[in-house]
Amino acid sequence: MASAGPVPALAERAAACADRLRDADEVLLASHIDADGLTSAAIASSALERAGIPFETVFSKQLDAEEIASIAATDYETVLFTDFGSGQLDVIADHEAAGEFTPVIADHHQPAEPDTDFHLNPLLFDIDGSSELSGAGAAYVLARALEPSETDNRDLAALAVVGAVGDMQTTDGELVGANESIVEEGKAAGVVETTTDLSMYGKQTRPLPKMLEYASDTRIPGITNNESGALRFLDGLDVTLKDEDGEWRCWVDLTESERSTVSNALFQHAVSRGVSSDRIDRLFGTAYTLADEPEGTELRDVSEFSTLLNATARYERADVGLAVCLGNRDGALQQARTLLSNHRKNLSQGLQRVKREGVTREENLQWFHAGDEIRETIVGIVAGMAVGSDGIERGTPIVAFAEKTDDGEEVTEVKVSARATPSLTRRGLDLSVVMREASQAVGGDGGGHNVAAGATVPKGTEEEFVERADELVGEQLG
Ligand SMILES: [Mn+2]
Repeated sequence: MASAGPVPALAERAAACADRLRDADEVLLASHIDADGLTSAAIASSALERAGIPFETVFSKQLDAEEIASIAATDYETVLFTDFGSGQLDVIADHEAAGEFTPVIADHHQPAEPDTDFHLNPLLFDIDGSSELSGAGAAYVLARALEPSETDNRDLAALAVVGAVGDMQTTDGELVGANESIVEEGKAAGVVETTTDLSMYGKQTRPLPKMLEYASDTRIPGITNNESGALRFLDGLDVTLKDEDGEWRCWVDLTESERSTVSNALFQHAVSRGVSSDRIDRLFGTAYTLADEPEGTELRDVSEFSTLLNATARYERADVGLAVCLGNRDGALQQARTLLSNHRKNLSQGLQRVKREGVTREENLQWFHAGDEIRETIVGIVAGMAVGSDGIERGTPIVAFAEKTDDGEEVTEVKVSARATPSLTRRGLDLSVVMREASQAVGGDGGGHNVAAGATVPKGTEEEFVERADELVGEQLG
């Protein structure tokens, strides 16, 4: 009996895609490099392997016409794209029409015209691709169609949940819609567990005071970004803070009663400091854990897992991230941890540089140019972290430049990242429009979201770009 799979609306299309893959002699699996793309590839490659379909895997940061042409130049008749491909359907369809390869696509981004037959995308079926199904979720639906019996491939739901959380698909602290159906399958398969818990990052691996201090998503006055405040808060509670060896305990090490002591005290502390009730609500949410992963490791907690994967992706070590997803717990996990700790070091050095050198104030925005001293892949995060520290105002959008270096080649392009606060977007600021229009005005291109956006511009056009962006921000906020 055919099963409808985790997302019934997608079942028919998924079955057609699965049939196409079964008919293939060999498949080239191409996936995006980020937490969602890595988990997509891990799900798809596990499913292909189990179905006995030979395949090879490649990764790309950005799927452009050049990249697709190089894929078309290989001998593969069937190419499975995961977590990208929809936005490049026009280019892909041209190669398909030329008989170069048959595409199968599992993606959740906005599709370009025209459609192809083997295109699995929630947006085609009235399912939101930014909050209800990720690339990993689409790959999971495909994996289930490849093995539609009751139990097969449902263990892969664990990776789909990591992908969805890594893609920031949670709504009010939990996964909804098709994502939630995948969570349910993961629970039934015994690989995913959910609890209502403190929604702070680092429950498995961060020393308790650090977890509280660094939890900037749920800002609590006197604790967030306040080392001694966080310690003072904990000192006043009836909770053992260190283990027998004198090491700080993590959230996961606390007993249930200790956890509720801390939760209740946090709640009361937040209320007494006048934190609004919807911000207090955000202190708690659904925590997703992977039952098969050891407690106290970053793999146990899906958001820590996805952070680890993003660290491998940011430094172009998709091979390491994929190996971790596929269960390599020796070399690859150690390498991923090293990449993450180097990433954190790079962030803190970048932040020191911005604090030291300061920013330039224009009428409506503030900016800095990091040259080649901060990697273009992290300059946006650094800009976001710098906001609110000495001399860098929270109430003004920040724009950051960093040179795009390509292994010793001459720098011709500059990456621009912009960050704002939600209170600015509520006043009408939309950085995606600012980045797109200002970059196009100087011969570049860009886009993104209203609070965080980016662009690439030709080197040498930075001043003109700042001028144009400053005007646009003024118009939006004026
Ligand atoms: Mn994605």
